[in-house]
Amino acid sequence: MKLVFAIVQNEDGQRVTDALNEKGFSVTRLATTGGFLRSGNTTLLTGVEESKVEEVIAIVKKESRSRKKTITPPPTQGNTPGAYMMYPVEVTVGGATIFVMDVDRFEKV
Ligand code: 2BA
Repeated sequence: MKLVFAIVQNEDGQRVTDALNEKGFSVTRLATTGGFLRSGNTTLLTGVEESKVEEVIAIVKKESRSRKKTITPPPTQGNTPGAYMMYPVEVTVGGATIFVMDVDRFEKV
């Protein structure tokens, strides 16, 4: 068995969850925070047989969008002229970041 971690943007979380549920996959949603943007994202956990992993990834890929987001970094320190200025940085986020891990044991008791 495998555990698929899919980090998606909050805007896509419900749509991805619905699509997985419609195909019979169980999903646990975690409210998470991206370390770089420091804004909320959604991590979906899906435990599946190895033979289903590609199907799960295909659904996540289909339902996740890529978006541009802008971050204004905190002011830099030091004596460099202009170092106090904050320059917005644009990054492209997503579609989704996916990790697939082995599950040693799975039980429902
Ligand atoms: P964040 O860490 O908030 O990153 C948001 C986006 O910022 C990233 O999109 C990427 O385009 C950019 N970014 C991240 N770190 C950067 C850096 N050190 N320098 C320049 N740009 C940077 P995605 O790559 O699509 O990642 C979306 C979210 O997925 C991330 O949110 C993070 O929560 C998670 N993630 C991505 N890669 C990961 C990894 N290797 N391990 C754990 N979580 C990861």
